[in-house]
Amino acid sequence: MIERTLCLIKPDATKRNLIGAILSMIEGKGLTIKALKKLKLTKEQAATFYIVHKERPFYNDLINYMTSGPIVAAILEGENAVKAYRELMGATNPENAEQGTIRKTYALNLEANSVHGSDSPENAAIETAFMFSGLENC
Ligand code: RTP
Ligand code: MG
Repeated sequence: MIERTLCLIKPDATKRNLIGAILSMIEGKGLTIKALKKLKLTKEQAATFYIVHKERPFYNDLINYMTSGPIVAAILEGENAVKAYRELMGATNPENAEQGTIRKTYALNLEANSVHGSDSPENAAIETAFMFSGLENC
C-alpha cells in the first residue's frame, strides 16, 4: 500500500550538516521526497507538534531542544511508508538502534536523536498538515 509519512531532521543533525546524508539514506530506502523545507519552530509550535507528550517528564526539554536550531520537514511517500521510515530511523535511543539505521549512524543521545517520523498513518496526516500548507500540490 502506498502511504505518506512526515519526516523531521532535528536540530542536532541540521547543525552538523547532515541534511544531505540523511535525505540520501531515505531515498536509498526507496522512499520518495514529495515535499521539503527548512524552518525554525517557535516554542509554541514545538509544544503543539509534540502535544501528545505534554504529561511526559521530558516534554519541556524536548521543546527546548526542538527549538534550539533549524529543522527540515519532508513528506515521504512509498510502500508502507510509516513503518518503512520508522525502521530506517531505528530505536528512539540510539544505543538500542540497529546498525545501518539513521539513529545508529548519526544520533547523539536519546533526546538528540537526529530524526522524527510519524508513528501511524493518522498521525502522519495530522503532522503533515501542521508542517505543510498544501501549496506544494504534491
Ligand atoms: P519521534 O516522535 O521524534 O519520531 O521519536 P520516537 O517516536 O522514536 O519517540 P517518542 O517516544 O515519540 O519521543 C519523542 C522524542 O522525545 C525525545 N525523548 N526524550 N529524555 C527522554 O527520556 C526522552 N525520551 C524521548 C526524543 O527526541 C524522542 O525522539
Ligand atoms: Mg514519536
